[in-house]
Amino acid sequence: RIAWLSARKGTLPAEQRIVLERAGIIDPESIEDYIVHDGYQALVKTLTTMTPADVIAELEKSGLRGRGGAGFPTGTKWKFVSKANGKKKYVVCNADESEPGTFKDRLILEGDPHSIIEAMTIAGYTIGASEGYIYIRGEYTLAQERMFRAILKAREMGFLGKNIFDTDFSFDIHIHSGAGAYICGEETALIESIEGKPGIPRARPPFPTTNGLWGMPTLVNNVETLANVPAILRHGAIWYRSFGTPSSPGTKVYTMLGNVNVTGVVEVPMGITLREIVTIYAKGMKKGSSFKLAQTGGSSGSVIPASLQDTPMDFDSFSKAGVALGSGALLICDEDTCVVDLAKTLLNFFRVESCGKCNPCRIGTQRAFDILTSITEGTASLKDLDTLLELSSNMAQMSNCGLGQTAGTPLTDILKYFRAEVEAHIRLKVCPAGVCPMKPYI
Ligand code: L3W
Ligand code: SF4
Repeated sequence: RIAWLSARKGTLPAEQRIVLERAGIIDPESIEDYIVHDGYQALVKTLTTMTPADVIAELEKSGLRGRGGAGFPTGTKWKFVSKANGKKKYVVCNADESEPGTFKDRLILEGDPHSIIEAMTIAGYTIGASEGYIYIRGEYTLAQERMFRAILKAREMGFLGKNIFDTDFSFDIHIHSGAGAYICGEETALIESIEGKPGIPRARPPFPTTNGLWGMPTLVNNVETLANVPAILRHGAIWYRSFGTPSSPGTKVYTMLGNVNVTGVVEVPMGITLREIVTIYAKGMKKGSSFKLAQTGGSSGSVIPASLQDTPMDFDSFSKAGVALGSGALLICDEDTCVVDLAKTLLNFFRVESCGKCNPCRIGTQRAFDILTSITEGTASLKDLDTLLELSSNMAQMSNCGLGQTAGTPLTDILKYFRAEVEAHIRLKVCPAGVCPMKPYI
């Protein structure tokens, strides 16, 4: 670590705050404080000097991509919805942040609620919508309260409502509370839930861009994605591209958790490495321990072994390395972490949260969980590992939505990077990390 640090001396990237620039600095309950800190400037600029096509062009130029895990180009999505035909259009902010370990959106909602109102209003103007919904996780009561008060204030001051800034444009936002179902973070389940139906994902295509809320063209963006928009429009796409990498410009907000000295949230340029995050921002592994792996993006991310610690964390570099950036939760684990136990915990989550609509996911997650349990109890055979890979492949290919499609990732990851450790449970009946209910390896 020392050798690596000295090699990078003087070139270490600093934390760069774009979406969190005001969080912790302003009083989130004060619209005046937001305005003093450049708030609503992008909305004024957009409504008074830009056409919807100008906004889309600027977003496309900026290279902003979805920050909820999928990385779809934001400008392209806005263009799709602006061009779609419909009697009405909607803007939806996905604030149902429920990936285990992820709490980055919560910080934005609680610390800077007006930035989301501003971004959603700009989106409404751009795509031709007069109504927006913000779907906030039910457990995020403080975020809901702050957002509610911020909407009231924005209406009072004329940033929301009829004929904003005396233009023809009118826009308002409703808050919809989640009720504890992880699956409602899936955009089509979220749409169903707003419509008052059970949160069961729809088949895609058609995408929400043409057939969303009540069948109308709908723009669904994650909180962090939206929080980038006012800054991009205020400073311009060229400024935004000065952060991050050419194919993944800007920053990413990560939550750092696990066996590290400092846990919390950090916003850094795209392209920074995991080693840099662990060493600089998390202040290294806990005393006496060493890095074994990190699990990214909550349960739908990837297992990143030590060999990939120096891979730049951007959409394309990670994709080339066969791993995913996910939504930005980094569960950083030391050598005392059992990979089978980790996968079992994740599969337990998927098994419980699966909506049950399709067989590969409903049955596959349960079967995988049962096999992982038998591995930790010393009753599995090597053939079960083939079954795990088969289940993973079936779920990826035949499930209806992202939950089922990615539920097998922890299985393939642990067998790709830590097969010997998994096999030790079966062949030697020991848990090398000393975690499972079988004798530890001494
Ligand atoms: C029109 C095409 N639309 C792709 C759309 C499609 C896709 C979306 C990704 O991702 C994802 C999200 C959640 N024509 C299209 C097309 N699309 N090809 O683009 O958009 P993106 O990148 O802006 O979204 P994202 O926020 O990065 C997240 C699903 O994962 N999800 C996420 C949960 C996230 C939260 C949260 O943010 N608070 O809970 C869980 O399943 O639905 O699809 O989906 O529609 N040719
Ligand atoms: Fe439901 Fe799973 Fe099918 Fe998604 S993949 S629709 S969560 S059963």
